[in-house]
Amino acid sequence: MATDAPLPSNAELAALLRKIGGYLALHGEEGYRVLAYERAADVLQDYPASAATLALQGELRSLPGIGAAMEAKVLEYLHTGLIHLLVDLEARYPAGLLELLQLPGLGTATVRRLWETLGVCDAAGLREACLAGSVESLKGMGRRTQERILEALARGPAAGTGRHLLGAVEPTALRLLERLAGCDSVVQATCAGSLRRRCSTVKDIDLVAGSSEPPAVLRRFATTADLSRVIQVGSTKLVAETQNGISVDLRVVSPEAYGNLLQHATGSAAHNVALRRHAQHRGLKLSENGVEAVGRARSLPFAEEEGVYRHLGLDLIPPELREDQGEIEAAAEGELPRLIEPGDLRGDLHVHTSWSDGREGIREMALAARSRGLEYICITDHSRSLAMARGLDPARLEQQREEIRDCNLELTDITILAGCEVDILADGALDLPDHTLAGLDFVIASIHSAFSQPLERIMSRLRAAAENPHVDAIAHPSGRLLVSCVISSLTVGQEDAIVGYGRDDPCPGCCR
Ligand code: DGT
Ligand code: CA
Repeated sequence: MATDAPLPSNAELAALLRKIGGYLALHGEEGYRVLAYERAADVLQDYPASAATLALQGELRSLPGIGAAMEAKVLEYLHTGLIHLLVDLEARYPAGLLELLQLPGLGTATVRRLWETLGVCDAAGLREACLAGSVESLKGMGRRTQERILEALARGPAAGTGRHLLGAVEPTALRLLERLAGCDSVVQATCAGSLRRRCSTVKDIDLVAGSSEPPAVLRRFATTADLSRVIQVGSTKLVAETQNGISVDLRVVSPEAYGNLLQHATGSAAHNVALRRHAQHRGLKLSENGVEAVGRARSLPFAEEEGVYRHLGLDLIPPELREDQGEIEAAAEGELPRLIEPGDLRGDLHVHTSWSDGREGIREMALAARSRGLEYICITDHSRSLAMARGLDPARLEQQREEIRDCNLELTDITILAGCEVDILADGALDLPDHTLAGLDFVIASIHSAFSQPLERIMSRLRAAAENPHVDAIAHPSGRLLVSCVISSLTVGQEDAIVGYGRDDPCPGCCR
């Protein structure tokens, strides 16, 4: 790579590792190796500063999930502009196959088979093959599968939802917020939008600040190294992109109108529309600049968000409730519910560890839980049929219980329970025998495969699991995918299933 070329962004590095993982999956590589690339890509993507700089400082391995092999790939790219393994894989497999892997639920085995038997190597080719009826003629595929593939093609790639998990974006957002709060003359600053409403997924990072000198703040913020490019800087607004490819929207106003801006930018749009309607009924006009009595020229600004709600005759509505689902009526009646706070949580009964597809060991998870004030956790790793996640069979589960016993003896102030997340198999049976489940403290049952079965079949699987006397809870009953990636379809083993984001189970409003 030329010495004066800008360093690649985290998103670019992550995309390279993801590509390698995708090709390796097509190549039939062991699941855990594929997963290692996907994890490393996630870690680089989510790292809030420049991962390339960290790598050049020889510190990349300080990040979780980045070992010598991943570090070597990143350094190879930084020094030479290419990664040999990727070049070899690209020479072997058409790039369009990765595009096919991103279609909701189209697994590696199916993609590979379509390529080898029908010569299908991209979305256009797959569509043609479906329309010609070639896919349904393949053994084990059938007309319904072909129809589902066409539906998936019409919906487009699962990864193209353009949204990010809240937890993945938050560290970056908090770091940017720190930079913003550190700019001279900034008196208030916070995250707004879906991030502040704590939606499961967010499209971008919305930031707002109060300052007597908005243009100076924007100019200063534009120089922060955590931004990979600044798209637009005006007198009150900046649009940029972070190192990990997330859009940033910053708005700065005078401190007197900060409450109005924060209220507006927190949204949701539906809440804002309903709030404006509520204001109109009271003869008031609400905007992002203030509240004015209809017919009056001057609007009344509020420095605090609470002032806006109080002026409209409402209790302050917690951001998490601002989705136009009855919260305005409840606030008018003084009947807003008390929300569950982190301090209300006493334990966590769904915990994965490095025994299956988690990143940390039992002890580390227990220590982390204790440091957050939890009294107990239950270790619930996957069961054996989830080979991709290195699921546990009865013998490994027994070994794990020994380690749990040892950790319980060593650690005080936290109790570690022994459990399992047992798979509900395609025929409704559980993946572990009853006598194994009977010996556990807490059993979660969940579906990770055969999502394309008819609704009634899936319901009867769930019902059978719920009726098993050893099952204490059903996890992710809707099976929706918040954000999808190549690996999500692999992890859940949907080799022949077409599972669509929001197909049978529309996301709640926050995910749109
Ligand atoms: P996102 O970005 O899709 O995860 O969700 P939000 O809610 O962060 O949406 P975004 O970033 O497009 O806009 C930030 C806020 O700006 C939004 O929550 C409320 C306000 N806003 C955006 N569009 C409208 C609109 O059409 N009407 C009103 N009243 N407010 C809007
Ligand atoms: Ca947003």
